[in-house]
Amino acid sequence: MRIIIFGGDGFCGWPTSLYLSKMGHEVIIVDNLSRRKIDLELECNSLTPIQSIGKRVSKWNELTKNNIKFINFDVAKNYSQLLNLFHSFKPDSIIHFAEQRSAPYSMKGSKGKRYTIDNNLNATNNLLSAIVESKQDVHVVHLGSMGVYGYSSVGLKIPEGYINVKVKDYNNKDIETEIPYPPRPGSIYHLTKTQDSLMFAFYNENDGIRVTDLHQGIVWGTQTNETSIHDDLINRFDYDGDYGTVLNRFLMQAAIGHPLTVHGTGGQTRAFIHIKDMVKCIEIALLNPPKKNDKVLVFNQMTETHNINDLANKISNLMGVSISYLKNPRNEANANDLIVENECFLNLGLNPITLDNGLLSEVRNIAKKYCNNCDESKILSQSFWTEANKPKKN
Ligand code: NAD
Ligand code: USQ
Repeated sequence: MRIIIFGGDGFCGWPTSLYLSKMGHEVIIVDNLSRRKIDLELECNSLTPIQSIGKRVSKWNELTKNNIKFINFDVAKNYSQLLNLFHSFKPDSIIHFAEQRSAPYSMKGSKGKRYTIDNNLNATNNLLSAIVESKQDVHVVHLGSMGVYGYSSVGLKIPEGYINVKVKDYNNKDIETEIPYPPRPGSIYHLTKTQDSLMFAFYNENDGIRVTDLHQGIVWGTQTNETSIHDDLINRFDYDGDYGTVLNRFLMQAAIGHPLTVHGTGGQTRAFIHIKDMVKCIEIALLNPPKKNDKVLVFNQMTETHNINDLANKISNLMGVSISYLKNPRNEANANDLIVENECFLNLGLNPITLDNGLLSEVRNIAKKYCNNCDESKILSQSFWTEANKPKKN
């Protein structure tokens, strides 16, 4: 398959690019390196020592004799370059990772809000618009978020994108119909993912674009079989208050003996997936595209759910580190249940890696190994959803 991976220098995009290249696909990475520029802005770095994109790609090509190509441009801005690439490369599929993905960064203030909306919505619209203009039949695989469903307890098993509802028609007769599950974003970042879904539905109906939208949970872990082949291929690991996600943050905090930073009561329940399963799911999605005229296919890309407090206790017991209950910087429910349908991937052959199997090796091989690179001043989250979420000054 000929595949363009937009955002292929990022945490999810890099291991996906290597895996698909290893599987014999022809891969082009497009990335504007905005994530690396945000590191400079936040004065923070990946815990793991990632190499420049040039060095990474040439090491992979040298070791495997494969030929990943890298092109640097902004998908949200450089439309003509994007269109030319569709014309010249004629991809069978594209994978769309190229968005600003941190909820805290999107809520830091007007700059983060405006950048996240501009970047994410224009990136998605440009990709879809360029496919239409190029007159090609390209399967779009997009990385969405479980957060589009919202995190309140609704007493339902969260379905894969669509829900059957019964309503009264104008003659007061019951009608049953299927609708997209109601969106309920909890941050500007998550809002962009709900807007992406609407764009996919529109271009699917209007232009027949084939789309698979992967509603992904929080990715944990760092390395895959491919990124482990050589130190120059190592994947990024974010631990800071903006980009670090909860489980990877806890693992790093445990490695340096920092109290685990639970927001609020820790009663929040979230969905998780290991990075190796993330890569596998994307391959499954590529190999099982929607047919012409099918509606947008939605898969819940997650393998287990955990309550934040239970996670903290698990890691605390494993590593002997204490837990610190902080005033929650986010405006979110103190506690929620979360039961999620993920039959689509399981039926297509996914065999999940569970937390209990992978946790210790992750602490040993990544968090402990690179903990000297940690800047402790970057650990606490400094992004507050509202004034009321800010800590009180003494
Ligand atoms: P990341 O920030 O590490 O990677 C995103 C990449 O896209 C970066 O390399 C960045 O430079 C690039 N990019 C952003 N805007 C671009 C633009 N306009 N033009 C070209 N390149 C651009 O993020 P990630 O963790 O790899 O996440 C990838 C996708 O997966 C995101 O869309 C995210 O919403 C989704 N996702 C991630 C997680 C997670 O836990 N990391 C969970 C669920 C969903
Ligand atoms: N949390 C803590 N302590 C911390 C960090 C986070 O208690 O030190 C809590 C948060 O308050 C939140 C939960 O853990 O309740 C998850 O936070 P997170 O930062 O791990 O994840 P989130 O902001 O939801 O975003 C991440 C990715 C995003 C992706 C999303 C999937 O950054 O790109 O879309 O996970 S999901 O959460 O399923 O929507």
